[in-house]
Amino acid sequence: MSATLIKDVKSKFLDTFGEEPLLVFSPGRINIIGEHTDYNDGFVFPAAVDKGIAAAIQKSDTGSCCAYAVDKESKVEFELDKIKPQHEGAWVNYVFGVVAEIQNRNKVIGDFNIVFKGDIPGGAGMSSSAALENSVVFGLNELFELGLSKHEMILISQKAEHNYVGVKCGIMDQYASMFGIKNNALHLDCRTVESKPYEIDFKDHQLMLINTNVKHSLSDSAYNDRRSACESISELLGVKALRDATEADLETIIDKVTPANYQKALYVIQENARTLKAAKAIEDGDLETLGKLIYQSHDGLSNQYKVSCDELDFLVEQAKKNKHVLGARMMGGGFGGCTINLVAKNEAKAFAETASKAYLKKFDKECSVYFIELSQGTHVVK
Ligand code: GAF
Repeated sequence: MSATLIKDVKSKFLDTFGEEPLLVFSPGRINIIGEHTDYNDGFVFPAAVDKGIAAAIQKSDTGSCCAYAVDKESKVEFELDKIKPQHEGAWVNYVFGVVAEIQNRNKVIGDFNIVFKGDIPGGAGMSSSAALENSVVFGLNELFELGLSKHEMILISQKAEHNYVGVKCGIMDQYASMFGIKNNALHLDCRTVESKPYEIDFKDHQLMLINTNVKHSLSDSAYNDRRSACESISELLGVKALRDATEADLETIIDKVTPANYQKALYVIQENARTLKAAKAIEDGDLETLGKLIYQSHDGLSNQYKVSCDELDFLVEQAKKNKHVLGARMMGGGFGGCTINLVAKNEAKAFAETASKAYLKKFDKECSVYFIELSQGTHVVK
């Protein structure tokens, strides 16, 4: 967590509202493996990171509320009983969504002011949205003593995203951001919403992110389309979710689905199995196997689930050419954002440099490299 970020939101709050705020930090996340499995009731393997959203929040006695996004230099004033979704892409939808979902649960909040600022680049696929939602619900829970559990808070954040932002996301991002544990990744069962922490110490290897710095449009609608394709195939199979289906089950309905949707469902079933195997590989310290599973995950995301893009595929190809990279894949919803790479520690910088140069040459734009630390979930900063 960046101390400067916290200092910045605190001083902006003091300057703007003249009061001492409560300070909350809510992290973004990485995901080792298990992509697009969460809304299929499957398994994922995320971890909270040291980048995220810092929020300063306090009660207001002016008769209205104010949300201030420092990064966007944008302030929105609103009244609690007049909240409704704003146009697509409006950042304040994250705040309004959380407020509305708290109210839907008959919890009473009063007027408040909030200032926030983040250090996760937008569109990086590191869940700045979940971090923002969690910071708002966590801050309001503290401020108005709502008595919400962490599980209730992440469901509120998820519903905010569904109903106000319009992305029918699973629970992975909100969970990882809220429940993160320092130096651990969480092997999360998205059906029970319970996780087992795995201490991540890859000895002479490490995880490294490379951000394509692109986010292709239509990614939200493509995300929702995939979710509904998975749901309709589950219905055809007579199961609650694809988590309950096997490859053999899927074959029984091969004539009833399009080849494209067949491949998507197959990907989900296979990715779920890979995520379980990855947990075993981490337990055994078998990084070769983990790396292979990560490469297979990318292959499935690109060729079967069709959520990759040229920039992501190119970075994974760069990784494959380098024998010091054991695995690489796109991370998050797709259509841009980061690749996650499992790379030898003493070769990581050299790989980052080679890949960055090749990327610049190919796409005439820069990519960005992040060395991340696995960190604690959403918390109050004293
Ligand atoms: C996005 C969503 F928000 C998550 O719920 C998850 O589905 C992910 O894409 C893909 O694994 O981050």
